[in-house]
Amino acid sequence: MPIASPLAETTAQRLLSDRVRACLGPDFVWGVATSSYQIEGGVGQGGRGESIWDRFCATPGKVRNGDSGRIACDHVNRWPEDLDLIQAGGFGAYRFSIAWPRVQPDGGAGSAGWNSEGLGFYDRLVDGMLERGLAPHATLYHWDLPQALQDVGGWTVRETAQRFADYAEQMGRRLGDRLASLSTHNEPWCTAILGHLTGQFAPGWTDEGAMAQTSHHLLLSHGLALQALRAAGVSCPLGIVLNMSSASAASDDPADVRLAEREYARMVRWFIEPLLLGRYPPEAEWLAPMQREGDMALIAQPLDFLGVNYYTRIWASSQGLPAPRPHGVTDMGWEIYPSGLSELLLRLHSDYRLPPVMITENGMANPDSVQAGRVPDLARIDYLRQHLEALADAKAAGVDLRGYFAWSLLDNFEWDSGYGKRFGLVHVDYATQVRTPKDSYRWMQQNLKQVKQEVGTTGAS
Ligand code: GCO
Repeated sequence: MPIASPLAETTAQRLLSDRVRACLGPDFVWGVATSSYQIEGGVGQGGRGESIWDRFCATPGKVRNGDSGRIACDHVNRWPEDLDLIQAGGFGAYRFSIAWPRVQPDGGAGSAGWNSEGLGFYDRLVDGMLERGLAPHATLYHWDLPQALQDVGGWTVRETAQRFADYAEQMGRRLGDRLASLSTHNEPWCTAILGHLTGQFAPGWTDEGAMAQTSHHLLLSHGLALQALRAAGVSCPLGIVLNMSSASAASDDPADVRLAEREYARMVRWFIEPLLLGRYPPEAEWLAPMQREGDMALIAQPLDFLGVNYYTRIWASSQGLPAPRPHGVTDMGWEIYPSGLSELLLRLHSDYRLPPVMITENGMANPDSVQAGRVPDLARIDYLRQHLEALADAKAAGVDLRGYFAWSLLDNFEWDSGYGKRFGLVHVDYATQVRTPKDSYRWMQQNLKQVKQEVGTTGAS
């Protein structure tokens, strides 16, 4: 699809610096990311079972404006056009997620079995990527648990971890030889904390014990899935995606420093240390989950890569002082703090022996609108540029960084914020489903064109 690039060269729109392009290098993976519930639609169609997000959205007061993923971006029907957009943008990779209830409507809780229509959808989607030269990076769980599993306790019960491993194995057997990577979970922190402690996300629980048990069962399910996938001979790189932030203490007052460390332990260490060190960090000062002997060894399966999602930093003030926010805030109210990305990566690099790292999400919500056929989202261009600079800093300092996926390809269903927040490189008019590439998309397109030309002239492949 020919997409013109009418970007005027203003200061805000200047391309990535030579240093950044050179540092991220010829083999670097450039992609965009989405997730099933946020874009697919097709709810209740094609044999798809109910998910916990369908139920949560139907519960009054849970999601802004009563929005839901019922139609979303109608990606189940418009996926060829969406893949064309990724290809025309010059990206080489696409990170997407599989809706568990679309392929196994009851999650294995009953006798529904596998849904051939749903499996066929992902077959075609993956083939569609390969036909366009896009590397498929799949995630198995981006929060849409089959409701039938929730009805028997969801992630608070151990059995769900085994159900997840069965689902993982099935998808690995089916798609594994065509995938560039397979991640088990996306942001288990969100499922555990937002889903079971604050109640902001499905299934909407507010119970610390349920939160602790959920985080343990998510990690356990990851370990069981990796074992099952490897036993089945699935050979693509296997990993997990964690949301992470750097933590800044408001001052060097010990109370602020301690708070920053506790918040960092709760968000980052609580998930990465079981995976890499086989233990929970006591500094999180959280309820310890019930576990069985051998669980931690199961969780700490070797990772072929780690996916990191970065949006903002943790600000810790024991006095409740606000962060200074020199780079401003996004439409989510999240502080823009690019150097937090390099701080985070360098801390991880010095604290652990990391597997190769991909930035699997990074981006911002902006109140975008179409103006005479264009979407001038200059704030997003700045955001992307500054974060890519921070990424190059981390890579130059020795972090084994392999790729970057912008969140998101499309404006989409932003969970409890409904359709009110726009994260896309491509604008979506939800009434007509018309897609309009934003200036940030064209900016990425120009950068990637330049990267490719440079690769061509140096002879690198
Ligand atoms: C995530 C997210 C996305 C959100 C994005 C913006 O993995 O956090 O999965 O689903 O839309 O983070 O909040």
